[in-house]
Amino acid sequence: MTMATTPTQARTLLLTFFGPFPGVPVNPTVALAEGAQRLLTRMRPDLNVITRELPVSYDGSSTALRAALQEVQPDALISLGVAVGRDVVSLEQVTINLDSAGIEDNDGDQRCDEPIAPGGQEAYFSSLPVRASFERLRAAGEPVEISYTAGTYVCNHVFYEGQRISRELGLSIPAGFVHVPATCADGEKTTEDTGMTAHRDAGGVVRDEQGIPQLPESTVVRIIAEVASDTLPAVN
Ligand code: PCA
Repeated sequence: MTMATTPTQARTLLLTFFGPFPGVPVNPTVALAEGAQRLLTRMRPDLNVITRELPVSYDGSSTALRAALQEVQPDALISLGVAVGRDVVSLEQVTINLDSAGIEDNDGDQRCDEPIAPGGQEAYFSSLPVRASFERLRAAGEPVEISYTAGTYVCNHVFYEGQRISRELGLSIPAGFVHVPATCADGEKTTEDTGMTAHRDAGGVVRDEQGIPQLPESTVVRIIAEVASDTLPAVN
């Protein structure tokens, strides 16, 4: 029997993203996850980045996330979602045990003040190095913030379930959530309609006149890759 003899053990990052949902016909996290995976391949060849789409569904996302965690057995989990109306990348600090939104999920499920896990822990803090990444990225002039609400829609649900299910599976891994603003192609900030609607429950900020703020896709890709790199620092 031959043992693997790689000098440094490759570690695996599971990076999840979402597709469209009511008010968001094109979810920027599809391209961002792919972009971050590509950038990390160059930046951190010691990391193995696996991307997975999760359905924008309370129940469906839990099932898909559990399956992905079981299959991939990652060393870290970072989930991405869009919060239309925010103007910087939000490193989410806390998730609460609550599903409650004015919009339906993609399965037509509308929830009002329902626990994600009945009898479960009321909240979890992110186990990503939120403060350290925030300080470092802010000092480098990147558009980032620490956020203390991931909303009460499917993003918060996935953030909560990442914490709960990883523990249940005995995976003691850093796990957390990053909310991104609407994005634009580099150098092409548009003032026209992005076709997106901000939902407060989905972490969105509803503005009346100014339109929807956007960040260049490459900026957001870079921030996601840096957070991933801080989460799984290189070991020699
Ligand atoms: N944003 C939603 C769900 C999917 C997504 O990308 C949210 O913030 O809850």
